[in-house]
Amino acid sequence: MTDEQQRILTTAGITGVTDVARYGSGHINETYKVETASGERYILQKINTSIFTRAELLKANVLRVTEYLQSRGVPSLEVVAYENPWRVYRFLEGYTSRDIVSEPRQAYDVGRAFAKFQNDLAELPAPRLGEILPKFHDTPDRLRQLDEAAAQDVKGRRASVAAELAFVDTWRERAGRIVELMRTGEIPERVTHNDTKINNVLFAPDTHEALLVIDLDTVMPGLVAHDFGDAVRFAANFTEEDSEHTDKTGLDLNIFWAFADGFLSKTASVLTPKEIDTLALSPFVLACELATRFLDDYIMGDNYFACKKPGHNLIRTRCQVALAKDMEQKIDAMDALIKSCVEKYR
Ligand code: ADP
Ligand code: GN1
Ligand code: MG
Repeated sequence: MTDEQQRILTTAGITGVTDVARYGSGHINETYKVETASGERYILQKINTSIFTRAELLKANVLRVTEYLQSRGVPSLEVVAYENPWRVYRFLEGYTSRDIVSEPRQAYDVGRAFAKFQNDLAELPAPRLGEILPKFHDTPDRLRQLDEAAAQDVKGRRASVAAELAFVDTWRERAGRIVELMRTGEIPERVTHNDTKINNVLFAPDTHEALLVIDLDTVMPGLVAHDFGDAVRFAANFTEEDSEHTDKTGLDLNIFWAFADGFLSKTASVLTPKEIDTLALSPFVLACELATRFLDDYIMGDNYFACKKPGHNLIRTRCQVALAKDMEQKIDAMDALIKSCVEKYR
């Protein structure tokens, strides 16, 4: 245990620490599991303040959201101590987290959990939540940043990614469509999670139900389509997000259908027709967005996403490109499944 860790744990009133070990598979913050002699366990996190530069705003958002959810009886993270850049949560005992969805029932549960999370926060009293990471899902802006990175080419990697850059060029117009609808006021801003990977949901052990949404760092004003699309991008891929077997990468329509069913079971009567129309395009847009972000990071020298091996960001990029290509062929099929779910729940 480092001195810094010791300090925050003391502030939290935690004594008898027997172990502090890295935990989870997030790409941004440092997460540790803390064991104590009394058996009480905690999650200790060091926030990556070079990414979360508005750390005090982040703290205010997390405290507001967790307190609000608790006041409504919604199970959520319990903050034990929070002193930037460190924070401590009580360990949510008995829950498990997953990096892959192996059966449709889990996908349904995850869809329902993320949709319920949006509903639970829909009435959050003013003021508007702070924008922790401005333009986080502004896909055209992500592209602009990639263009800049490619123009600077600080690591001399541009020539080796010509194929990926060329692919990105082919979807510029479509990737910006959803954000454009918000700009023109055709779809509403809502409180959204913005990082809907399945490992940000905890499952109950006995029922295997996906119950509790965690990782609240990006909860801020956003679009429903971004939560829907990002979750599908991650959960309904035949492979993991960074698979090198891109011949196997692609959208599993059965998992997609189950996820959409769960998501719409909670939102079909809440969403506007225009919002529903954005859902089928959103997984494609999010796969493109992540391809752009991973490629940008690769060209700039891997400063943002934690990398476990050389070229990891390029591997991730190629996987997202393969996924986007497959999704492009399946947009109509996704739309038909979404419409059938909406019919069922309206
Ligand atoms: P990151 O921002 O790095 O993704 P998360 O907040 O998602 O960090 O935490 C990483 C992992 O730690 C989660 O996927 C989950 O498995 C586990 N985790 C986080 N908070 C808790 C908690 N309060 N109780 C139990 N497990 C947790
Ligand atoms: C990051 O922190 P984590 O691993 O839950 C990223 C997401 C990406 C994801 C890709 C704040 O999420 O936007 O979709 O990696 N979070 C941030 O795996 O940038
Ligand atoms: Mg996470």
